[in-house]
Amino acid sequence: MKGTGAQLVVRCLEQEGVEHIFGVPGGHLLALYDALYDSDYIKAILTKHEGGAAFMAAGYALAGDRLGVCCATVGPGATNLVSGVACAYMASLPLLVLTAQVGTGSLGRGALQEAGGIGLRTPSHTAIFSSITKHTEMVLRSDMLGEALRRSLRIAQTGRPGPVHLDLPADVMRGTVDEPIVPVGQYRPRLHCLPDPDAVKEAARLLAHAHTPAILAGAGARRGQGPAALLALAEMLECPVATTLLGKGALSEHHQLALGPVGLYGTRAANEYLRGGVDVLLAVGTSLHEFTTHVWDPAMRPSQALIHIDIDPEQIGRNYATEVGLVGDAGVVLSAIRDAVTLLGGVQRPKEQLIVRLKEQTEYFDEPAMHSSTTPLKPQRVMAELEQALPDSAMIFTDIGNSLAWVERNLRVSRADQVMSLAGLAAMGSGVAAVIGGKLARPDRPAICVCGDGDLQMHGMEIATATSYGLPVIWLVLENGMLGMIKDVQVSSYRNRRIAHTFFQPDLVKLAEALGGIGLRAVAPGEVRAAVEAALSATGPVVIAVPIDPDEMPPTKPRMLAIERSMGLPPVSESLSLGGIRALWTMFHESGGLRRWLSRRRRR
Ligand SMILES: Cc1ncc(C[n+]2csc(CCOP(=O)(O)OP(=O)(O)O)c2C)c(N)n1
Ligand SMILES: [Mg+2]
Repeated sequence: MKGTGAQLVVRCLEQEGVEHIFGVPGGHLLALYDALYDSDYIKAILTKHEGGAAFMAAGYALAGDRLGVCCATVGPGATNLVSGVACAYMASLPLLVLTAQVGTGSLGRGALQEAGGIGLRTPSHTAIFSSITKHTEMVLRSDMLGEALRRSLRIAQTGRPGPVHLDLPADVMRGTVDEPIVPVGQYRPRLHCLPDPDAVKEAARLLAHAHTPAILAGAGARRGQGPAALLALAEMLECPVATTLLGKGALSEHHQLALGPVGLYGTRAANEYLRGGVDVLLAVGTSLHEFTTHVWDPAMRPSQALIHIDIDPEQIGRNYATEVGLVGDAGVVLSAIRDAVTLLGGVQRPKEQLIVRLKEQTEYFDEPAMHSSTTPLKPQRVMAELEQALPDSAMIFTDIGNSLAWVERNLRVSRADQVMSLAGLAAMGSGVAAVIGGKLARPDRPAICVCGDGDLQMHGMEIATATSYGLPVIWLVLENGMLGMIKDVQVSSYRNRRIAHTFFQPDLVKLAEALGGIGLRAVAPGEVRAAVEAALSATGPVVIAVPIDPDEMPPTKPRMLAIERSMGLPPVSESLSLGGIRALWTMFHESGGLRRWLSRRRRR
C-alpha cells in the first residue's frame, strides 16, 4: 500500500482483526487518529484518562482472549498508561501499546512533552515501558514501521503473552511508505508445543500412586482447552482441585471435587486440604503467588512431589522446589498426563466423600453471614444475592480492596471465564475501567464490576465513556465510605492507629445519573438481587450502590501475621488481647487447623 506511516499501522491492524483502539488523542498522535478516520473496521474508543484506556485494553484482551490495543500521546499520555500496561504484563495479556513521540528532528532538544530519553531531563518512553512489556522500541523511519509492527504483534501473542510497546515519532507516522501489507499470520506456537514425554510419564506415575493428591489451577489453566482438560484429568484421578484467585472457576465451584480458591481469601475447604498433608501437588499455570500460598507457607509444599506445569519455564521451581517441571500450554499438558494415566490403567481412589464432608464442615460457599438479614448488609450476603441474580454467562470483573475478598470467597461460579481479575498488580480502579473493555470484546455477555467505593472514585469518570458508546455495563459498588482494606490493616497491624482511610462519599446514585447512567441503591435484604436483575435489562450503564457493614472484615489477619513473620518482626498485632487470641484461632483454623496438626504428628 501507498500512504502515510500511520495509515500503514491502521491497515496492518485491520488485517490482524483489531476492532477497537482505546486512547486519548494529543497533538503528536493526531496522524494516527487521522488514519483511523478512514477505517470502517477499527473504532477509536475515547476514554477519560489514558489509565482507563490501558485498563480497558487489558479487560478487552482478558474477556475476548484477543489482542487489546491502546494509544496515548507523547509524555503525560504515555505516563498515564503505565499502571494499565503493568497490569496486563502481570496478567500475561497481549496488548499493543502505541505512543506518539516528538518528531525525530526534535529529539534531544527539549521539545514540549519530549519523552525520547535523549538529552537532559526528558523521560524515555522506551525506558519506562521496558520493565512492563515484553518488547519496546522507538521506530525511527517510516519504512521500518511494517516490520516493527509485525515483530511486536508476534512477540505479544506468542509464548507467554504480554504487552508490547511501539513509540512512534510524529514525522515517522506522517512520512510516506510504499510497501505491501504482510499479515502476521495465525502462528501460535503456545497451543501446539508437546511436553517432554518422560516428564509426562513421571507426573502420571506420581499422581496415579498418590494417596492425598491435589491439583492447584491458576490463570494458565483457564485458557483455551485448559478447563476441559482439567475436568477430565481431575475426574479420572478423583483428585480434589483448588484454584488460585486468577484461576477461580477453572473447575466449576459446584463440582464435587472442587475446593474453590486457596490462599488469603480462599475457602476454608481449600486452605485446610492444601495445607493439611497433600503428598503430590499438580500446580497448573500458577506462579504460586504470595496470596495463593499464604506468603509461601512451607505447608503448601507437598510431602512427596510437586509437579508444575507452566507456559513459561522461568516460573517452574521459582517458589518451591519442584520434582517434575512441564513446560507448555495447560490444556495440552493436562491431556498428555491424562493419556499417560490411562496407559497406567487409571486409579482407584474414591475420595469424593471425604471432600463432600470437608466442604460441609467448612461451610463451603455457605457461611452464616451469607444468610444474614441485618442492615447495613453484610458483604457476604451481597455476594449471595449477586450469585442468585447473575446468569452463568455474566463476566464479573473484580477490583482491589475488600471487595476482591468477598468475590473470591463468597461468590460461587461455575465457569472458567466468569471472574475476570487483574489482581496481579492489584491497581485500584483497574476493574472499574476494564469492565468497559470486556463488554466491547464480548457484547453478547452481561458485564459487571464488583468494586469498592475507593476503587470507583479512582476511575469512575469512565462511566461516562460507557454512556458515550451506549454500553450496558454494571458497577456494583460496596459502600463503606472508606478504604476498608487499609483500615483493616491499621486495626490489626498498627494498633488501630487509623489514618487517611475515610473520605467524603459522593451520592453514587446522583453521580451515576450525572455521568449519563442509571443509579440504584440497594439497602435491604433482597434489594441487591432485584437491582442486579433490573440492571441486566438496562440499555446503558448502571451503578448499584450497596451500603455494607463497615466492620465486616475478610480474613486478613493471617496474612498480616505471615507478612510480619516474613519481615522477621515480632508480630505487632500479637498481644494477649482478645483480638489477638481470636486472630490466632482464625489463623490456626484457616491454615488447616486440627487436621494439619494431626497429619504433621503422623508424619513425624
Ligand atoms: C492504585 C492503588 N493505590 C493504592 C492501593 C492500596 N490499596 C489497596 S486496597 C485499598 C483500599 C480500597 O478501598 P475501596 O475500594 O473502598 O475498597 P474496600 O476495601 O473499602 O472494600 C488501597 C488504598 C492499590 N492497591 N492501588
Ligand atoms: Mg471502601
